[in-house]
Amino acid sequence: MGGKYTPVMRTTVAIIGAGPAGLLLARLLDAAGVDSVVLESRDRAYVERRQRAGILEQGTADALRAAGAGGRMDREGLPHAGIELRFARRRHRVDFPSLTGGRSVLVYAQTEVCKDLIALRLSGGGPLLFGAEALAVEDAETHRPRVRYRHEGREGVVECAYVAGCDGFWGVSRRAVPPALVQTYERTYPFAWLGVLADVPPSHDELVYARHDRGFALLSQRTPTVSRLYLQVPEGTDAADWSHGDIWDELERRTGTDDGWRLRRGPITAASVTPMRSYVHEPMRHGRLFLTGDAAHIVPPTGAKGLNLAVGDVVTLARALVAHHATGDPAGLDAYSATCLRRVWQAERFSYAMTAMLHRHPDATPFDDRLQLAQLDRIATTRSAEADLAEAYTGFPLD
Ligand code: RFL
Ligand code: PHB
Repeated sequence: MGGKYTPVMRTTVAIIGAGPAGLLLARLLDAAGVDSVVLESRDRAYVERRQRAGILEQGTADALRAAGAGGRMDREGLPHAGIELRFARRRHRVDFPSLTGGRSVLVYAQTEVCKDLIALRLSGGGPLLFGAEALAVEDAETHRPRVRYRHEGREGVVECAYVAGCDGFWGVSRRAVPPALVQTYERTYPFAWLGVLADVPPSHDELVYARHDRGFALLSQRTPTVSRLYLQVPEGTDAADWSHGDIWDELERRTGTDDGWRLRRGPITAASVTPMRSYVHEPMRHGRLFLTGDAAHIVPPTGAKGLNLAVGDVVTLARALVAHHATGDPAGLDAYSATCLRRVWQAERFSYAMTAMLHRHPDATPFDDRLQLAQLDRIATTRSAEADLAEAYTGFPLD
């Protein structure tokens, strides 16, 4: 939208946040002919560059294709049929298709998903306002909720029939739910991830999840020439505390094997630290306010589930909103929170288990170390344990 707009906008769905959740919801509503307004506090360049997820489950990729946002993803995304677990200088490959009846995942960065969805919205969809910060959701328990926001120094209001809180963990939507009606479940971890981007081809063709006595490491990738790498570091670490040489040395130590495999080094172009958290806000609905994605739940990134959960939420929500708007049938909206929470808790369970299996807790004893190795050994030697991981990693069905 250009510089001119009235301080009061009217729409059917006010969407707060233009991360993957808000953008995909906007796209699904555009496709169904339901109008919406998207408010995003950051500018477009920031949203398109924010480094985050890299793995799309098959159901997520299918949802993006069905939304008409799969063209570049299918040309540039890298299909991955497995991951490698490393521990005790050994490697074990988990082959997804043979363990799951044919499922696999796609490496396609969240930045690219967002760019594709932003381009679609701006070429013929409804309004998407960057630099528009939602200040509060009001009257969520009525049929006419409102979102107060600030854009270009002026305050405005969006009057609507429904509000989608897609504003991530630090957003304002959750605050509109009276505390007495909310139950939250949370776990923080005494470690974080130092994540780097490097201009070097990936050292392995699939993702490598490594457990080491010095901590976890992950070798991921963005493109055939760009690697994405992570190291477990103590909570509160500043990325600037790590020299690039030290990062490569530590990655090499934690991912090293005895079979001659080599880590490729190259220039590091970005480094940042991500705290680790598990969090669920129940319920995910209050009146006509619907929370989606990170606004309602957080998983530690070890299971690669955050973006996929956000997509699952908005696919469920879009279907329910479209049905309610068209026919007045409330069944989908009434079931929204419970439907999503079942999937969310499966992802919480899996992400927690992967985190516990692969990270070194600062208080870990030799007994804990042995338990982790026994768990990894069980996956490497027992098909049912391996299949359990493969099924969860490649994703549970959307409904
Ligand atoms: P987002 O992406 O945080 O988007 C929320 C948007 O809302 C905006 N916003 C507001 N706008 C208007 N008014 C306000 N008051 C606002 N407050 C906030 C924000 O600017 C933002 O644009 O939430 P969404 O859409 O729910 O998407 C969730 C995902 O971003 C997140 O779950 C994933 O990135 C998590 N994640 C991963 N997920 C995966 O599925 N696979 C992965 O491999 C994966 N790896 C990761 C990850 C997250 C990471 N970090 C940095 C947390 C790796 C990392 C390192
Ligand atoms: C990533 O590529 O950023 C990525 C991949 C897998 C994870 C987490 C992050 O589990």
